[in-house]
Amino acid sequence: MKHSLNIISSVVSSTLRQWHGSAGSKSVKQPPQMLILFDNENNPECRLVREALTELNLDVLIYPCPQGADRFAVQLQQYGGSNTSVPFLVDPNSHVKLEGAEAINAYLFQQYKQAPIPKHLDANKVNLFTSRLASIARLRGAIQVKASREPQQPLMLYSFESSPYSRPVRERLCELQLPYHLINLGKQQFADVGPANFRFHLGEYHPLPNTKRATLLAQKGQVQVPFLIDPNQSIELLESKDILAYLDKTYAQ
Ligand SMILES: N[C@@H](CCC(=O)N[C@@H](CS)C(=O)NCC(=O)O)C(=O)O
Repeated sequence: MKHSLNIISSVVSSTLRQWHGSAGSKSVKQPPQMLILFDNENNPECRLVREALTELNLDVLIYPCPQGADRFAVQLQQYGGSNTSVPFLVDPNSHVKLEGAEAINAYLFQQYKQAPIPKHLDANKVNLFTSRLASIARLRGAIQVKASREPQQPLMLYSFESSPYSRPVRERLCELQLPYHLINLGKQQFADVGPANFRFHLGEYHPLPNTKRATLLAQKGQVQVPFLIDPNQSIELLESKDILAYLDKTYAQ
């Protein structure tokens, strides 16, 4: 798919989910140990979980499980037993293990915000239907596995769930079964809104202090997603098209 078409269908996908998974909490604290999610990017239930993670501003280690995948099947079975399916969440902080968007989102909101699931993230019929439409808009079925080299260490991706430019990168990480730390950079104020080179805000960009966005700006001089760090190759990359080409060149077989 041409890159511009890829981004347009990604915009449609986010629109069908009414851009949920854009805003990030200002109050939720990151737990000491990162959560783990066994995930398939285009799966409607997995999308609802990733939307919740963005809105709670929680980072997560993703183990991608596309259809036909085997790289993380043993871990998934060890955690959840045979016939466990995605989405499957492991919280090493509380030793909780959960399967399915409804149980996972209820847990995440209770544990990290002491609040019930907001209506738009509940795994009810309406939300599962719009999430299924968002999957269909990507003009592909369930993500299928592609042969790849396994990296020694997980990659790191700065993203937020509804980001149209980040979605194709997450899809490729999923196809290639590349584990990655997903650093969620949801929007925390009006100045965060808009494409990186054209924020809907006048003047210099200042993220809220003491946030992941502020740390990223201080360390790298800009805040733009997708932003990929590959510690295996000591590579840092912006620009979705370049990241896709890099992942293919480095890991696809
Ligand atoms: N040309 C870039 C565009 C990236 C971009 O504009 N990303 C948006 C999110 S979809 C962004 O970083 N917005 C600023 C922000 O979130 O702070 C690419 O293809 O990766």
